[in-house]
Amino acid sequence: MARANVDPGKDLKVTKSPDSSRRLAILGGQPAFHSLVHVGRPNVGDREAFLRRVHSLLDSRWFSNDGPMVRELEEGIAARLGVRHCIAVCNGTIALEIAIRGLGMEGEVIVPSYTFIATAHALYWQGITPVFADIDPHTHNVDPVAVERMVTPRTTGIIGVHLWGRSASVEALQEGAERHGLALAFDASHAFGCTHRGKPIGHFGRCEVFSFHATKFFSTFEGGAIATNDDQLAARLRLMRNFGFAGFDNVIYPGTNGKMTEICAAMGLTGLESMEEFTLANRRNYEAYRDGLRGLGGLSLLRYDEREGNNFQYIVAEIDESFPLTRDELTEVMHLENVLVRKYFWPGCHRMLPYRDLFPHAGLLLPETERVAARVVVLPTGQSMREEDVATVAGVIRAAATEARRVRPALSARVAQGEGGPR
Ligand code: T4K
Repeated sequence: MARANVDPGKDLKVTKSPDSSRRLAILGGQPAFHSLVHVGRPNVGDREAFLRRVHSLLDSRWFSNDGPMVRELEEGIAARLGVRHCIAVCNGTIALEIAIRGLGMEGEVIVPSYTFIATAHALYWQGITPVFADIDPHTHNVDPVAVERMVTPRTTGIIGVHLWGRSASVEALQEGAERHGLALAFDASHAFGCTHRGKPIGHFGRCEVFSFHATKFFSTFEGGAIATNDDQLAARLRLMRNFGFAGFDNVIYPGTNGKMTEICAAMGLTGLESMEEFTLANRRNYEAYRDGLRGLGGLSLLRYDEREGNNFQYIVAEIDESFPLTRDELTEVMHLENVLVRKYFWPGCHRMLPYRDLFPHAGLLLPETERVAARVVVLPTGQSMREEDVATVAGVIRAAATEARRVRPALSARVAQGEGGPR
């Protein structure tokens, strides 16, 4: 079955095929959507407000290097989170690298393997060995007991990840870090706008790192930030972000170029004004998925704790053995419907290079990571998805389960013709 002929750049709004009670594409029908439906389609705030800011920065001829919009964004984020410092950075990965260096991490640092590769790479890139600890299969977050097992005399730090925006076991990690004298930081890339025990994420560990990449709930095109309540650390991070400059011709610290540009800050300032709108759209979609997939055996949707602040950015479905198709089969069926569901964060960092070569047996210590990574599929949400689009996606998943007996041979036939496998 050939994929519909679409231009990925043109699908700003999801467009549904006219015949919604049609056959599945894998069984010869038309794809459910004419255009590609992505996980991670960016949210866009008030265009006019953004464009006004763009005109203003063009007029001012101040494009980068700690400009007024970056400062305003930092103040806006710090106020929203209630933290003493927000340091805006050009992306989440460089923000992680700067934070890691600013905290003096070296040797070995314990991280989950079930995360985006940047968490591990930010360490490895600086000559630090990421040591992978297993996750709690219920929360998908790193298990503090597993972290404890990985501590060696070379360990200098722990980086927890608030995966899917749901907070890691902050207190247990903090307690372990203090007992072993380790620096604790959090990769909060998914967790802007989320809380832990009612307190905004941004307050925990020595510092927390956000990603504002286009695919994130709140975006600055590319971007990120470090939040901290530690004055000295903040001063060091600011220096490191700008080559260590402390004034004209005066370098007082080793540094890199991690500066956020003014146009990125303009997008961020505009997005800050629309955060509630973004959350509402995500929440509406999350509820629509829950309704649309309720009672479907073998599929469970990851829940957000209603007592906490959530951005609902990740619609995470777990496919277990009782679902009539495997996770990979379902993924292929969905891709043929032009719904580009994602297998985040399969297969786990430990199974990617260079870590696969460095630790060929790491999987033995990461059984829950391997199990969860093989079961998860992330579904599209965000402003560009309407409630009816969510209903269509859920309907396709239900149809795939109902038609599994016919779907399986059709998938095998694709493999035989050399067409098989999701994108
Ligand atoms: N730590 C964690 C836990 C993270 O999740 C991330 C990033 C980081 C650290 C690092 O932060 P950054 O340095 O990126 O700020 C995407 C994002 O690129 C990445 O930022 C994100 N995590 C990760 C979860 O998702 P890929 O490899 O899946 O990207 P890609 O190109 O496949 O895009 C995802 C989907 O989004 C595609 O179907 C297309 C769609 N898309 C993408 C862009 C850029 C759009 O519709 N519009 C767009 O502008 O990593």
